[in-house]
Amino acid sequence: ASLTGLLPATVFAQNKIVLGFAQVGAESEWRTANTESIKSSAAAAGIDLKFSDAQQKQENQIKAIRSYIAQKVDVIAFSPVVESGWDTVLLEAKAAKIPVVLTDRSVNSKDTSLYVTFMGSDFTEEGRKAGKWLVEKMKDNKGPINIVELQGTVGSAPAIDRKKGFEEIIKADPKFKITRSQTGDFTRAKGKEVMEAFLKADKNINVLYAHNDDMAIGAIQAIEEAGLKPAKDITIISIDAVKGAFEAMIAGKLNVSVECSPLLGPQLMSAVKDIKAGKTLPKRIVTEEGIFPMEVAAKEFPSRKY
Ligand code: GYE
Repeated sequence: ASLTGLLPATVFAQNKIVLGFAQVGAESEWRTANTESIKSSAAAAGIDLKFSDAQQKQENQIKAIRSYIAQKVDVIAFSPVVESGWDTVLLEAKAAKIPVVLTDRSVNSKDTSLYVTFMGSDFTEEGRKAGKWLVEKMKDNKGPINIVELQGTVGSAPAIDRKKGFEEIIKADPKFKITRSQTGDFTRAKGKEVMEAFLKADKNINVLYAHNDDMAIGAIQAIEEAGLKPAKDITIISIDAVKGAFEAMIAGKLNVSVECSPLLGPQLMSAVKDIKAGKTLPKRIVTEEGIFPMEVAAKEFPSRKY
């Protein structure tokens, strides 16, 4: 027998890199795809993954990170629910010499030595893409164009930045006006509920800008129940480009979705291995992404991976 065949399995188990991952929750189709990407790529990379779901609550995420510190994992990765309030727990990880990787969402800590790298999308750019699409679509419309906005989770990086990027573009033309803006917490149920309230209060809605597809899909239901035609009576723009959005576009109910890729798992696992090998990583790793108007949805659908 070979020498390795004679060694007890635990010898190898001890050599496995242990990664503690504190996930946001399971609020959207995007998040489900992100979780699946992290779990499957950890398995493929031979990394021992400890996974927790914070149900969109920062306090749960902080608890999970503290338990990973107590367990002395090799690397901690997490997608912060909100941007602020992380310094204390990140200093605890630093004191324990456990490197931290931010995935998907960032923190607004001044001290960037608290994490090794941040990998994920440029949310401000996604907001700009949404705004540019609208400006082009409405170029022959004299206005006024009344826009209602469904924001993501309050205080989260994607909600803050997608709002900022979109406003930056539309403010160039005063015919665009955001008339109502409220959080739908990135969920279908909340997206529907808030859109219902918007429709009850307001007969003058021309455009819906939703910070993710799930809220747009919930809002589409509300629009139909109010006797209106989504994507016709109200132009609908959202972000993520998940399968559900493609189905809505193919059905003619959603005008456009800006891509935000959740498939961060493979990138994360290679970063974890690089950190353990002592390599230096760039402070920021940006995900490349596009935009899909409904006209191309049917053609693109078969090649979509999430
Ligand atoms: O757009 C949304 C999810 O942080 C980019 O979180 C992510 C966002 C995504 O709930 O659907």
